[in-house]
Amino acid sequence: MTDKDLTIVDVHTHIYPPAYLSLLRSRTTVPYLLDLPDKSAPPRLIILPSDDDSSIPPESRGRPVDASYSSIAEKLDFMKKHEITTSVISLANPWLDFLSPEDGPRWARTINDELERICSEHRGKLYAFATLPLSASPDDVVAEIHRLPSYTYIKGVILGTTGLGNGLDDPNLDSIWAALEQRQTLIFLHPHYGLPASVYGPRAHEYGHVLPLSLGFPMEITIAFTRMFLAGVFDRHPRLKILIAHAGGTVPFLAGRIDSCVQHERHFPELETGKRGPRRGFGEVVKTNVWLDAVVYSETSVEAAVALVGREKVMFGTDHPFFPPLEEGKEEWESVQTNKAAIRWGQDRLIMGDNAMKLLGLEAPVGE
Ligand code: 5CU
Repeated sequence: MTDKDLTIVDVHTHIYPPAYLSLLRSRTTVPYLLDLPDKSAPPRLIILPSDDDSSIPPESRGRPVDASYSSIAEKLDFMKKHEITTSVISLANPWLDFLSPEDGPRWARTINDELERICSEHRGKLYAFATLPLSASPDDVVAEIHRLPSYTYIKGVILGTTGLGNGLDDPNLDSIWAALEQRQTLIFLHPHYGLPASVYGPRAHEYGHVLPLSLGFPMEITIAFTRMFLAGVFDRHPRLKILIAHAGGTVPFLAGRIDSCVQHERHFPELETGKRGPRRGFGEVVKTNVWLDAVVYSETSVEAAVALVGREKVMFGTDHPFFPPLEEGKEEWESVQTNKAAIRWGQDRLIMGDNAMKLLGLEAPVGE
């Protein structure tokens, strides 16, 4: 079987629409876009606090943001090269987290309108996850969630780990969880903030982005999801649906330990204050409320994800345009090849596309 016989759906693929890049260009604090004196070189995206270091030469600071970050033509070209049938695009981190409460709602509408417009021009090839104005009030966020069904191509929302600023166990998020549950809107939980820089040690700058991306990102989402669980979010909202990026970070490996720690914590008499943690077990929540992407570059990790949630709840992704080819002009992206190889050489029909088609209710591309 070749990829041509498969429906391949990419549920983890990003875009920075040009209007968003202009917003970043207008800023001088992280996140911002740094134009280089050499106008032929792509600007640099200063995305992590550690990138904002004037001792690093500007051309090495952050990451280059070439056309692949904003061009739909490049997205479609990438899809064609990798035989991806359909992509569910989402605004990349840090979304709208840095905006004022007044600006957030307007920008969310602008971005979501733009995503809908783009997808409507490529019917069945492109769908999107919307962005929420999380720097605004819970009422504004809820209003945007209730507006989303007016779109045709928006199939969920992408969400970072900070929530309204205090993490995903914040009780102030309850009306937002309720709206997402009521609308049966899928949450795509995605990292951005990593771990505090101190955990990487004094030599961190020698290792570039390796520690924040390979360890910080997965731990960030593991902790964010576990905090949701411990706060009883899935007890109060048992029909919430959440897709966790990067195969749930370390959730597949740590699920048993998390459950065991909750059981033991309940056992301590001094904690018998009436607040005895979540009613549902971690394993049960994971099996019923959670889907995982397969952006982990390792067969062992994909199999751990499958063992935890089931083969029908794991979905292919690329993280495009991050992790581009290492050699200039290379057609196929190694990161995508590695990812496909981890999913039984890209031949697992469910994980490669059928699961996403079913979960998101996608239709096949028009005119193909
Ligand atoms: O490499 C990175 O910095 C990233 C990022 O910021 N966001 C993402 O989705 N993937 C990789």
